[in-house]
Amino acid sequence: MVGYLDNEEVLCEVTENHLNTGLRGIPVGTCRTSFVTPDEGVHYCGYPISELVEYAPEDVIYLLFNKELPNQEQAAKFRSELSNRATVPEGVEEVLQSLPKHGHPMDWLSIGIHTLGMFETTGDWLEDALNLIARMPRLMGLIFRYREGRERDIPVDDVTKSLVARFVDTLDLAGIDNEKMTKVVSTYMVLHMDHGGGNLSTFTGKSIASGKATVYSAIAGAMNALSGPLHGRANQSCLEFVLKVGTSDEEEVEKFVRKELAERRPVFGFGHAVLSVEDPRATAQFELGQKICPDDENFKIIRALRKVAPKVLSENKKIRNPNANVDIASGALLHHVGLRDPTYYTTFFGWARVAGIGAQIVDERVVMRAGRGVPIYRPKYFPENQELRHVD
Ligand code: CMX
Repeated sequence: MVGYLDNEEVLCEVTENHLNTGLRGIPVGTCRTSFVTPDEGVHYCGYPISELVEYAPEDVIYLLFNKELPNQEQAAKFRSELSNRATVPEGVEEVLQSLPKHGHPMDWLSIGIHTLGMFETTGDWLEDALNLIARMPRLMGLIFRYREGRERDIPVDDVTKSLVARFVDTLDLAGIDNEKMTKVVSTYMVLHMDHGGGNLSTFTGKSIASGKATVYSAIAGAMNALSGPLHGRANQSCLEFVLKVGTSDEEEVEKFVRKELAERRPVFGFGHAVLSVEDPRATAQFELGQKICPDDENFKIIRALRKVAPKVLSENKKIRNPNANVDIASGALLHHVGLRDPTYYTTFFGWARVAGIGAQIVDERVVMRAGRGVPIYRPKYFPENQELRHVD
């Protein structure tokens, strides 16, 4: 890690081959909240994610901002601080009311975050990041309610409850096991909060903040980055893929996987850019699913995929990691607890990431370089095939 390098050590020789490759692998900074290793996946502030799965989202948010887990007293104080920040300004609902219902939920989320910022921005990085985190559950619930035309009789936001309970209450779906939904969404939140510094949405959020735009503008921009099919929207595609498999018969599943590969389509939910084993975030969700919905049809399909796909994918030596990634199970679990429409799934990813991106923005703005912060982002571009010209 960079902390152990002396100032002169060369981290990476940048050659012409690196140009126009999306900064892939080019060192640009340090990250105080998380890192990813090939064998244990993401770690938050040094803890492997597998050790944090059972923690409440509030405690993990505390960890990302304070770099240590809270004791009981700190945990209680932090929860009450979040409650004090939680009230969503009234005018936000009028804006949501005016949005096109067919718009993608990620666009609603980005606009919702911008709107929160327009109603109140303090200009203090930490204050704004924590205010946004505290207001996200209500915003998320309101997005579902207004987009689905269920804007009447929305329950009052009981800000004394946990973050996820406030979302579940606002959503107020009929015939739902609220406790199960709270457990699944809480686990999802903890698993998705942060993933190093260089993923597209985090990097985008930090770049926007480096120009001293507000936390709200930076995180709304990060959500726009997350919405792309090559980034956060993969978890929407993953449940759509599972629904397309349609059977948990292992022979049929194997035929399906082979056909997808033959037709050059990705086998969603498998593979990873860094990990060389099954993503512990997938393992944790499989364990949760085994407890709460072992007989759910989609869960049975992903269990069959988990058995069959790595075997088939590993026949292709180009694929470095044929094992399950985080996206394999999250959709099946959300679907099981009543969140049936996959177009919303990336919004949960975004909601969770507000914590990690928010903490990284605070680190870059007020902690790094002895409190001076990281300067405005300015990577270098070269002119391509252009000669100097003058207008006659
Ligand atoms: N299905 C089909 N092909 C796959 C594959 C999969 N699950 N995983 C890897 N490959 C292919 C790659 O597309 C690449 O092909 P090309 O050489 O033709 O470009 C080749 O195998 C080598 O890939 P790799 O080095 O093993 O992995 P990459 O870093 O290039 O890609 C990832 C990683 C996640 C994009 C890829 O595994 C993939 O597309 N998976 C399916 C989609 C998916 O589940 N996305 C969610 C990712 C969640 C996460 O990142 O945590």
